[in-house]
Amino acid sequence: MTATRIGLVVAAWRRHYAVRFGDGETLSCVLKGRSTTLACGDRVVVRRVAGGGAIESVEPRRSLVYRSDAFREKLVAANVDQIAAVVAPDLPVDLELLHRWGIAAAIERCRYLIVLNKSDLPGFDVLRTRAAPFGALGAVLAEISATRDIEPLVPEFRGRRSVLIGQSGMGKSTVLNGLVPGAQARVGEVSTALDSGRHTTTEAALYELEGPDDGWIVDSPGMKTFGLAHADPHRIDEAFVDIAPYVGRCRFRDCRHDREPGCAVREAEAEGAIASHRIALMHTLRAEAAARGA
Ligand SMILES: Nc1nc2c(ncn2[C@@H]2O[C@H](COP(=O)(O)OP(=O)(O)OP(=O)(O)O)[C@@H](O)[C@H]2O)c(=O)[nH]1
Ligand SMILES: [Mg+2]
Ligand SMILES: [Zn+2]
Repeated sequence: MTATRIGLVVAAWRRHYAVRFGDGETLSCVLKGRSTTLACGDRVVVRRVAGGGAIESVEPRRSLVYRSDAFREKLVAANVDQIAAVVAPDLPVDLELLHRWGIAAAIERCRYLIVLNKSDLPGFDVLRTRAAPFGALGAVLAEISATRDIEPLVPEFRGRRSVLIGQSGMGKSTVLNGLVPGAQARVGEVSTALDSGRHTTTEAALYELEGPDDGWIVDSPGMKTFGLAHADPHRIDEAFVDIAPYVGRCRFRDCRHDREPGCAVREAEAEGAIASHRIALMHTLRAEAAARGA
């Protein structure tokens, strides 16, 4: 009987995975059985077989970042302790996505870093102003020009297990290439005539940081939506750190914070202590989760 080894999933394509081991070897592996899917960052038990490896089991996950709607789900990265969203001034930034990633970070007990990239471009002041409210919601904000000077980001990633997430063209792969010399992730030109709207990064991949404290970064393909339909409704409620302090103070214990009399959440909204769009997002996420459960 051949021995098994534990390795780290560094790339995933359908049922095939690249798994890297502590000694630096990378093996092409297949997962048996249809019940599970894996993501970059998963730790797996591998048995060597002819031509590669067979994944026998998955270690318990510390966290799992994934997107889902009523119909399908897609794993983005496993075992991360930081979600790093990247935004830039030269493309339309969808603020609701930034809010959704913040909720995912809170649910998965991850640090939430928002990288404000392309500080060399005009319009950066507007981006900074729009991003400022996320600081009050617990996010860490970092301003950077990834093409000019990556140094300010180094301490934000050192020793952490991060996933870079964002809309296409914001500069995730550029940030990655700056932080991991030799990564050589493909970087795209934003909407060149023939290639408009294409995503440059098509599959997630994991890159290990140099240094003693085993950090790594997963670069992910750009996304336009981020559903949280899989999330437990109670975890969603808790994840709204601005709303949660008021939730227990409503007149009715089962208050849905909609139009009920004596709703402390709606009172806080009227006083300007909670932004209306945050309450709306909470209701949207609950409805999305319920639609999937139904
Ligand atoms: N001016 C400027 N351009 C940048 C900066 N960072 C990245 N870019 C450019 O932005 C474009 C998109 O960068 P990518 O790193 O491919 O973006 P991405 O987020 O990985 O995109 P997808 O893989 O499609 O999700 C490239 O042309 C980069 O050179 C920056 O700090 N300043
Ligand atoms: Mg990319
Ligand atoms: Zn209420």
